[in-house]
Amino acid sequence: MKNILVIGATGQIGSELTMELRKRYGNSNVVAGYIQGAEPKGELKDSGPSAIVDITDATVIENVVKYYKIDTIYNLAALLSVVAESKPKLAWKIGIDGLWNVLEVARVYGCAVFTPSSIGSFGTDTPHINTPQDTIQRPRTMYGITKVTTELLSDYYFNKYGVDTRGVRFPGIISNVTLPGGGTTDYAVDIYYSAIKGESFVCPIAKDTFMDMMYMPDALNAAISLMEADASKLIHRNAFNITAMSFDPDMIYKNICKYAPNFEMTYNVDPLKQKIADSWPDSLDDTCAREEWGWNPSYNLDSMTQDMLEKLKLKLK
Ligand code: AKB
Repeated sequence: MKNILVIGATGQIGSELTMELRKRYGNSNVVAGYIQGAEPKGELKDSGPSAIVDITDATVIENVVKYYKIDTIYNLAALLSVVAESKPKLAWKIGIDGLWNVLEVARVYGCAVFTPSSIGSFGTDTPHINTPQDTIQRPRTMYGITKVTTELLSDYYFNKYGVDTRGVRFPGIISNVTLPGGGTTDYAVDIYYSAIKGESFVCPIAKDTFMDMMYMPDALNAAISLMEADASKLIHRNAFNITAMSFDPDMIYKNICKYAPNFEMTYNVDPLKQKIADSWPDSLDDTCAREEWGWNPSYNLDSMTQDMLEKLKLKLK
């Protein structure tokens, strides 16, 4: 990886991934690709190059790749699970037509491509406990359908054209820099903001609903380590199960209460979010990622909670 383009650089993962890549590969070698209306700000804007990259426009992607001599693309453009249900056509246009544009440019210019899949690529028929790497994937959400297609199309470009495509199935990502928007797992970020603001939290997901989760530093390491991994060791490519923890709302609430004893939570279950969450695994088996490229997360629920509360206290004071 010498010259890197991050598409979706101002989103939840993109904003932190761009900064981490700049730290590791040099500020001028990482281009922050954004869409109009979501311009980079502050350190993200000032620390390196940025360019408008609308993933639905192949020519724009090609021009940026040519201009900056890009050899690696992190493709993070997507609508999250809940919002994709209200805009299914747009979710497909960004997730799949956009991916096609990226893969075509990558084929012509010899770029490696990271495109994340998600726990959303599984469905009700998937075994929910310790979900295997290779198993049934029949999601009924548009988000899930685009993620399964992402995995297949990425594999297709690797097998047919030799494009170095790689991906992980991200669980819910918890972070304190940029808020997620429109996901089923967003509650696990919002709860920390409520705790720090001294507000009572109204949880949209029911007790006993377990989902895989991960703290942002581990998610960044996963994306970068996979792209740096020795290709000859990769049996799977698109996409690896990865997880760091699995919890339900009651567990995260009780964990936060260890550090904020007066924190209160009530439930007001959102039927759409609950339906999606019920169709996703309770816990993933990430053995293949561990064996093929050394995946090993650093944070568990307790260490994540301590760090989130500390960082948000500073940010919101
Ligand atoms: C969502 O909730 O939609 C995402 C995901 C798990 O892919 N955070």
